[in-house]
Amino acid sequence: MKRFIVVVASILWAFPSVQAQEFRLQPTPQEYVFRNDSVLVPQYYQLHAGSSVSGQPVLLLLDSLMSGKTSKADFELWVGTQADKCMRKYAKRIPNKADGYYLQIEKERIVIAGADERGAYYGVQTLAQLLTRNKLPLVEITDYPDVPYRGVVEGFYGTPWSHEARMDQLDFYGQNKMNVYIYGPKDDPYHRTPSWRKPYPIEEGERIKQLVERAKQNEVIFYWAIHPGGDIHWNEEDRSALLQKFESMYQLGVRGFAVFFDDISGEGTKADKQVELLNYIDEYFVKAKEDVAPLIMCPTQYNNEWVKIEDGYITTLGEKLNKDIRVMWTGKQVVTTIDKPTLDFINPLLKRKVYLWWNFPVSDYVTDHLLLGPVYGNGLDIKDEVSAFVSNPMEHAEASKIALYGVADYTWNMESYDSEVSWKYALNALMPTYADYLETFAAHNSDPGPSGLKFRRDESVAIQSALSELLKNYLEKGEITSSAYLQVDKECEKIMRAADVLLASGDENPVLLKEIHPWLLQFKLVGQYGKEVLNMMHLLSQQEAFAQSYDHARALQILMCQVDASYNQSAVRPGVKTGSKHLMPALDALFEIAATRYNEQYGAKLSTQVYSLNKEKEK
Ligand code: LOG
Repeated sequence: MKRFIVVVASILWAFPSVQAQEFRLQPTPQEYVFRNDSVLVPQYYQLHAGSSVSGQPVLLLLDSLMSGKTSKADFELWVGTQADKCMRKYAKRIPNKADGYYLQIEKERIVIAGADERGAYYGVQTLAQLLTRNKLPLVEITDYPDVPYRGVVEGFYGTPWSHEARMDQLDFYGQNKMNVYIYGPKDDPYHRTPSWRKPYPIEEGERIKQLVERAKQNEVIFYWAIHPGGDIHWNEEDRSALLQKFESMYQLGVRGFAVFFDDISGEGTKADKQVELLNYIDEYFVKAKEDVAPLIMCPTQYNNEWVKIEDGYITTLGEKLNKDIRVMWTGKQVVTTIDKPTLDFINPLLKRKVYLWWNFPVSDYVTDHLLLGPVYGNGLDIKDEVSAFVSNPMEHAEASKIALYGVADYTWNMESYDSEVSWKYALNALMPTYADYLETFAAHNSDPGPSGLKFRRDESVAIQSALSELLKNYLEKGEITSSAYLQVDKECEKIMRAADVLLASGDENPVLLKEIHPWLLQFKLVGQYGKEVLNMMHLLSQQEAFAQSYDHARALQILMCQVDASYNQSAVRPGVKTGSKHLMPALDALFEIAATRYNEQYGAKLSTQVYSLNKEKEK
């Protein structure tokens, strides 16, 4: 018995944070039946591929997943689309929806039948997830997305994503069944004023070519957006400059185009001029080319709150823009969750279903915060009201995947979407070994804080009530509520541990680690600070011990200010904030009360105010 315990303990020791997370397909399929049986991953198999998928990404992916393809084997793998003769047998089971697929795994056979090529590709992506298990479960899956176009608009201000990050993102989109990436980083000079008219330098053009190729491999439509409204002249010269720029992008392989008119003033904002230009592009470029995806535009009035019916801007777009042109919309406000009434208001005005531009987890307006929380708050009843749903991320590409995972799940299958569950699997996907620690970090780094955009998120949910109970009783009655005290104490220890483990996590996800590094340093200090503030509360009766605790808490305040003043300095809102919604305000308040009590009790003159760099400077 003893030996058994040792064995178990050593296993736990070797994998301290392995979560007993159940297997789950991502995004959640529409219909699936897992039979209580499985088959070994075949060593050899015979491939029967329909002609509609020959040379397509679906077969490349399949090849990369399953070795052992041979001309004669007992195990058969059938793959194709409903256009193929060999898939006729499954015609009734293939969902009649774009991007849909039917996947069947039996003892001697796997069938992947797509409604179209991308559908077949998604069938193989699902198979890829099943192949991560020791044995292949016998399953039957009928699957398709709720929202036809799902993905990302790289549309934020600040440092654009690196080429490597974009290449990696495109793989992530393929894996998560997202089919759109719109390139539109505000601070790429060739996207916006001043250089939207100029072609990319050769090297940058080469990189775009590579992105287009990688997007294709992942069945992602690569859109390239231009933002000319800041200084456009409504004349033929600028129109042909724009078309020439699009032509140069077409030569690089781009087959999706967008024109953004957001965040501008003056000449560029005129609806009739925008319409005239867009309809021209639509007719003489997009449609003339025949192999280009529908044109997308982002209007100047791009959310309900900014619509001024009386100025005719929106109704002009609605009535005069060619019907095929997609119009982007951020919702009720710039940054907000999306509900049906918002769409019921705008769709009839634009006379089309909006192409949703969701401003989450973008953090360009609060660059000192990370937005790592769950994707929640969007209506589960809006799938028929949007033509697409794309998310605007943070300039931290890897960290954005937490939210993008949720967006992929939500837009694929709204009815089954569970934000908490999806979030936990996202954390696990990013850091399989240290998911628990990442969860602790993400749970306290999710709210953007106060801003002009007034968008708030839940934060520190599990510890919130303990914090307020502790604070209330300490403030009003001078009492320490022991259960709340213990809970906060435990959480501070968890924070310190998570920060250290993540800071030392090395190979687990080095890209993520680099992005969140300053916040991890700050996070550790927050945990230490919390512990010391709790000590102060307990040590009021021991004058000397209290003074030492106080000195340390004060030192930690100074160190936190130093991190805030040293890292992430080039940002719009420089600094590093963590746990800023509930945790830090509560700890600061407890510090102030404890110091005040101490002064009263011992006639001392300790500063009761939390240290702040600005105040020091003002002195
Ligand atoms: C910009 C966007 C920015 C976002 C959040 C749109 C359509 N445009 O207020 O580039 O990332 O808000 O700050 C925007 O949302 N303007």
